[in-house]
Amino acid sequence: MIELNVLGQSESNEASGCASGSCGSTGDQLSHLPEEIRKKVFNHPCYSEEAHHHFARMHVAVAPACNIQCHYCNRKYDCSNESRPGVVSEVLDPDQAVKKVMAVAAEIPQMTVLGIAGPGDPLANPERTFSTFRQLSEKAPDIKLCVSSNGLALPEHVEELCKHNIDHVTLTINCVDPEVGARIYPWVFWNNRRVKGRKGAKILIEQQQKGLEMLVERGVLVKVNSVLIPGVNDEHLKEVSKIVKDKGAFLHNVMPLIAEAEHGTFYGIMGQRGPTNEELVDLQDACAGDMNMMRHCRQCRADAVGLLGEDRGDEFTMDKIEMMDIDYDAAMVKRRAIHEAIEAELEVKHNKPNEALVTLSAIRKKETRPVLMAIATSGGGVINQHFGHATEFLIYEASATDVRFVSHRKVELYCSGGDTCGDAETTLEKIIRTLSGCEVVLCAKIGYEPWGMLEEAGIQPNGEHAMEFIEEAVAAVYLDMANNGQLEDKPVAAQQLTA
Ligand code: CLF
Ligand code: SF4
Repeated sequence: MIELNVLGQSESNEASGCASGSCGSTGDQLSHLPEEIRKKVFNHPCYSEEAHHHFARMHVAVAPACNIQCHYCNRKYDCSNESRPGVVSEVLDPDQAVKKVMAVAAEIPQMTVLGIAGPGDPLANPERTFSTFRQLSEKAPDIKLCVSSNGLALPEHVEELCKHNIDHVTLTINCVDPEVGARIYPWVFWNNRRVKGRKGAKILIEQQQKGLEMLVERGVLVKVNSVLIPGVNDEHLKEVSKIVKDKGAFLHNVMPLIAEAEHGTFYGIMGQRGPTNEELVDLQDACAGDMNMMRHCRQCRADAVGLLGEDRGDEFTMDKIEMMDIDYDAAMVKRRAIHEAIEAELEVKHNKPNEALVTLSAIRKKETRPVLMAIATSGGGVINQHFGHATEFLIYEASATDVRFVSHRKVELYCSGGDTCGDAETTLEKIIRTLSGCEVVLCAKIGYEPWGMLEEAGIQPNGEHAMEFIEEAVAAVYLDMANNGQLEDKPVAAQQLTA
């Protein structure tokens, strides 16, 4: 019999090497991995779901040029293969980038990973990208180096990537069929000329697959990103997932297309829609049979700084960095101490009995329906955020046998400080719409007004589990619902998943 663990993946899936954190248990999500891989991912916030509660990443925007055109990209903005479209990053030269990384390492000791993800394609800017990596591998060897690419120039740079100990490479693969590719990529720049349509897509696909094989052969952990474009590659992504898994990719991250007319992209102007939350989760679930899925991606910007989901980039503009007076030796000692403290805390958690599963085992009737719960957290894996301070909610699904992380949903800030909450009513209505499908909101605190409106909408606010571990609190609330007979009814009719 296949047993489900607390994050909802089967043990057989675990055995296949999942580290996404969408599998694994609250015990130790990575315990099934070989020690050498575990060391590579345990503090990488993208490669381990658990790590993203504790460790931060940063990007430096050193790579402005690109060698292909994607229909979801407007060159004015960052590379949408790894970023939300519609944001523009300050482009840095490699020396500025190194200075910035050192400053962030000192100020945010939880930062463990430096990624280069744009604003164009890092491997279409090899001198700038590798100069940054070269300097950092000397000056800050405790920082993991990470890169994201469309893959066109990947095969020619694999050796150089390995030389710099870059153990994490993200490759955006939206298709393995040139017919599908021709609907996504109008052209690629290859051998000094533009190659259009199907021919161009075929070259890109061949380069991506070759690059993937070369990286896997050399033991590099490859994460594949795919942009889900309804009606273009939605069904096709299941095949993509299977092929990249067979070739040894470590993780698959299916991201939603974001196409707004104001971004000026081809898809935006043509009215190509993005997927609904439900379509995204369904496809991730369908691919999960074949592949380890990442579900906690935040589509960060090319100069993002901080925990996934938070953006502290404004604190680290070059003018502010020039003014900082940092004692780097003291900062490095503090970094080590903080990393050790987080690791010790996780060790304790992993060695404890799995409290969430213990709680769920008290549910006598096992055919209860699953329930979605929205969590306000600012990190640490605990419920520690005021409802009014949340800019996103983590969505967990509880059932009689497991608790699993499903996705996150971004919201506008409800309470922007001061005595009043301004036009909070409209903002609150939008938040409630974003949380549709959820039956409970768990937060550290919540005001009377949002409490009442959430209840009216059929979403039960709950502040009783402040500072508790998320999975344990979700399991406890689910048990209460079971004991109160709330799981025999259908969910509130109004709560349909929406985009
Ligand atoms: Fe950056 Fe990407 Fe490395 Fe992470 S992001 S280069 S693997 S360090 Fe992470 Fe951000 Fe999603 Fe990217 S959440 S967009 S997957
Ligand atoms: Fe834009 Fe990135 Fe595509 Fe290049 S690879 S066209 S920067 S989305």
